Amino acid sequence: VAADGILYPTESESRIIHSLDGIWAFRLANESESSVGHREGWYKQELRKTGRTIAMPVPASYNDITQDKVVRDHVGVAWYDRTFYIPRKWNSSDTKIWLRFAGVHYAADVFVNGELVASHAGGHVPFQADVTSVLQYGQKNLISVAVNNTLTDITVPQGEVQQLQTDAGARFVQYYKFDFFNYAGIHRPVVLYTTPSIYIDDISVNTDVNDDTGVIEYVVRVGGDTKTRATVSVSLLDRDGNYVIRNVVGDQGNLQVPQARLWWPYLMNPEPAYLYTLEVRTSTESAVPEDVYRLPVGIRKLGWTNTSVTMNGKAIYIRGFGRHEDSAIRGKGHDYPLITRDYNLIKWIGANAYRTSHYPYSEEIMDFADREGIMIINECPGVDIGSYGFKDELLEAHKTALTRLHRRDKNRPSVVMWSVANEALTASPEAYGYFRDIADHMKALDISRPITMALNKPCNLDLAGEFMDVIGFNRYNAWYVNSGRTDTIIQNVKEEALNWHKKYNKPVLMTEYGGDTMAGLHLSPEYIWSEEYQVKLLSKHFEAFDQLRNESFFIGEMIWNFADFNTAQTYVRVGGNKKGVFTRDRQPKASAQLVRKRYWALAEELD
Ligand code: BDP
Repeated sequence: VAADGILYPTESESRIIHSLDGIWAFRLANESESSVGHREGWYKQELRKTGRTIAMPVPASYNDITQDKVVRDHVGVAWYDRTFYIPRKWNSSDTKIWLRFAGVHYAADVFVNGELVASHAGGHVPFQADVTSVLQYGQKNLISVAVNNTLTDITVPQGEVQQLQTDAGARFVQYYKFDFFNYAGIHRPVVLYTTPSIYIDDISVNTDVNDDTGVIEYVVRVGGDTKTRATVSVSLLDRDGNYVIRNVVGDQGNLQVPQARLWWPYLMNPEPAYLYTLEVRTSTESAVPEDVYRLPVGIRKLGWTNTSVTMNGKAIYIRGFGRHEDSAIRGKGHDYPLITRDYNLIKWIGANAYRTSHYPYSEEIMDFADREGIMIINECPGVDIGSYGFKDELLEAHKTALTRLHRRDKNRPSVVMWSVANEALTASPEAYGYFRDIADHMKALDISRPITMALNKPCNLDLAGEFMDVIGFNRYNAWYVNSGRTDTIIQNVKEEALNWHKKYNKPVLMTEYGGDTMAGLHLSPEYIWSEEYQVKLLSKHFEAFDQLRNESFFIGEMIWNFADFNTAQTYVRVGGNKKGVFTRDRQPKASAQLVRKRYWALAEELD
């Protein structure tokens, strides 16, 4: 019963939102028989009646909540449940009730009152189900969720589970090639929300700019009883809530906005990120009440050539980061204080962009980007693709991940590029056909934005770049390559950027560079892992970028990483990956001041 559209649940005069966030009961399935809960029907009654449960917050990753390694390192299925009530008056033939999960990693089976209502794979995108007929109105309801964190050769991202002989017998271990910790659980909000039985299922907008007229091309899809004809009308409001265009009838069309205020990502502009509101209404001749949905719309026009990406006709230069959804205790769980702090830091440091490395970020994080004028390179979870082969099922899962990401984020003005993968094995012969198909798929979904991927195989061996519009490359000069030798950076960065452009004749962007830095470690002359070393390493890259900026094809720089983050346990990581310019608790390292100086200087010059 999964619906087609996946609009963000916002309240309106026709929609009520009921949160199911809070403390749920939690229980691990045995590692040796992950399907035990399914077999024994744990979802048919409260979990606490089938075994011992512990308290688990939603949203959050479950891994770092307890003192128990078994919970942290669990492989396989974990169960959550809680009970809830809904008002009797929601029981009406004119009302539909939807259950929406904004993100559960990696796979989820959802049961309501013992009935399976949704099965979903893919850890970073929303899914929902129409639960109108499964709910008990005015009575207690039970929701149970089985979360499976197993990564295989056909999940996105890929991984592999192996058996390990331990002192306590055979145990499972999840291996993967990417470094960030494979946090799991109900990571993002869970809501019930109502719509009328004939409802706005999906809205797609595309914007354009002709001289000073903005164009909003829109398509509205109505769901529900198809025998009843619904009339769609749209209006446009400006930032202050005044109507600019009123009640245009039709489920698709073009709105012309004379003297449009454009969406700009500029720090120096007194009014960046201008957002209009598209107000969509349905009405029917029957008794079904109207549905109302309000979508923020930024009017902007993207373009690209073999040397540039433009917004509203002006070339953009990207200055930003790769990031992670990661913090202590919560893992990858959504947290408003954290994401608000992060945006304050992004503004403070003067960045204009980041990449959602290496998976789609929460909708609340994306909302900030739309409102604050931050450009997003929106990456799907295709990290280290090919590490466990290139099976056809993987290609299908990867395409599905792109389809779902696009379906969720297609209307966001902040999204200026799609990144289809990070550090895939693009020198393998299979990579050619694989990424040709991936690029075709993305282009079939969206021709309004350029596509990219973060490449790291040697330029001369790469087989995927030709299918991209923009070449992103990751390289760890003076870190993984020539550790300690910051005197090798300028030459190598310049040469590699030039080689990528020469090979593919596309705009080039450095998507990752950096070095691990232990906050508080001072060593002079600079030595790896010290704050002094990170400052030197970044500043040498800045010199290279300034020389490259004279070449027309070089379109941006992104530091790895915005903040320190947790990783799988390995001897190259000291309590996680420490390449952050900020610590994991979001305090600046010495490098943050340097980056701030540079990014603000670039803003003065270019914005
Ligand atoms: C790159 C990856 C990134 C890692 C980084 C590192 O793209 O996810 O965190 O290396 O090792 O290869 O710090």
